Amino acid sequence: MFEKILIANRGEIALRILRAAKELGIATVAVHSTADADAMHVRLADESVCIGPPSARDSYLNIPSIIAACEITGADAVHPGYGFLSENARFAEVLAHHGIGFIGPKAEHIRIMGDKIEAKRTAKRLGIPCVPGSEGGITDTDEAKRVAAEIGYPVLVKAASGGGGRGMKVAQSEAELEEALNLARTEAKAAFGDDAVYLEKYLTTPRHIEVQVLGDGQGNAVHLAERDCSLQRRHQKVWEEGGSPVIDAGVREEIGGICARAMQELRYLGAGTVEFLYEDGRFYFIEMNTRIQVEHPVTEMITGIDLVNEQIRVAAGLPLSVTQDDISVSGHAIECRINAEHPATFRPSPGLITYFHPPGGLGVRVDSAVFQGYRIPPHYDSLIGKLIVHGRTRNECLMRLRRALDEFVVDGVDTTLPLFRTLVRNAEVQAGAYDIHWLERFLEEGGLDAQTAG
Ligand code: MV4
Repeated sequence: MFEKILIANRGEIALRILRAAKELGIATVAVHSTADADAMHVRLADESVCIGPPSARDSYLNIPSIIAACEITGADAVHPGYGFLSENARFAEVLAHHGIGFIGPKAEHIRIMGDKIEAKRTAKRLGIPCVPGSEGGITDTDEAKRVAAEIGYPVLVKAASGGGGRGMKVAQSEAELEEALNLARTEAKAAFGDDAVYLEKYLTTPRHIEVQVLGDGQGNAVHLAERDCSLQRRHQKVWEEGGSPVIDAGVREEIGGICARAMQELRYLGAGTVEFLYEDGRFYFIEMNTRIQVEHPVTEMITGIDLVNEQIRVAAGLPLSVTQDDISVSGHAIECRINAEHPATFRPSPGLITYFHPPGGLGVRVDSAVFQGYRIPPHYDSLIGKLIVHGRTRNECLMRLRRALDEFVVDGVDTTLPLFRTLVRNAEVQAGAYDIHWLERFLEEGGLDAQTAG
């Protein structure tokens, strides 16, 4: 087992990793930019190293600085968290070159899943159902027209190096296809330096359902049920549930089994999330994330399994602490991402938190690194905490979430708390009757204004 872990991240996930390390008796090293010198994870870590100025490019993304911090402190492994370098295959390789462990998947698998064309090809080979579309990349318009005619319009042009919705263009008919291809290629080249694109049947009203997996890198892998992440705005998840309101135990075991067997075949190492669109009772693979995700506590609350603990174990060469038979879903959990943003415009609202009271009580978890007197810096994402609530049933979970949201006080900055206080009272959300477009439509129709005005 590792003796000292360097946490190459910040905010709530840095604190989350620090907690898992401490529970394993592992020493912790926090790295931070000059803007995060007084951050909670720095205060609680055994050691800390300043790795640069506020900009992420010069600090949290600065591989030489992070390697130097490992050499200075003698850290024998790095946990990258999510975002930043968490899905950077070269970072994993550079660490290995320095004899430092990477608490994440094999570089080879990070690379495969980072190329969305290769990811789909691999998923298909492993027996995971995929969205109908082109076999590989699309090189010319005639080929695109032939594939589109085969799968039927509307179609979606996607960037191979994209993900998270970047570089996607819909074509409703053949007349729109050439322009969609050219626009997607241009945007992909500008955003990712790679203009490779592929084609898929455009699913118009899907849900976004993702399956959590864990593998030990030696052919053992398990699934830990699914999370429904359909409530999103501009590809930013705001509300995630486990399990999905529309998935029953049988369907859960079926899609979970497909993913677990695929990870066994791949000899996947670490935590991963297999992303699907779900429409008319069918799952369609779109991407795989090779990192711990923001919404991982939803899975922890319904299975009781510490996912970061498992990540550290298997990265150190130990087996998973569970087999598939040990895993069962108990109750229901919902996570709300609390951002320091205006609840209607989502404009970032950094600044001093003058009063902070997180809710508590049975089944209520707040993963946050902020505190009263903390100044939210403007340099990074606006997440100030995740409220995760568990109940024996979804209705109990909703009632508890409503109470916890009403108890939560954050003064000094705008937050998205009012949005969640509205959503938890909304009949369609309470019925679980929403798809990936529901939230944006609700906001465009003034759903929030009406409630907050009321
Ligand atoms: C799609 C799709 C419809 N049809 N693919 C968006 C981000 C990336 N994860 C893939 N995304 C989508 N891919 C096909 N064939 C719709 C989306 C999509 C979406 C997916 C999940 C959650 C929110 C979304 C918002 C807009 C579009």
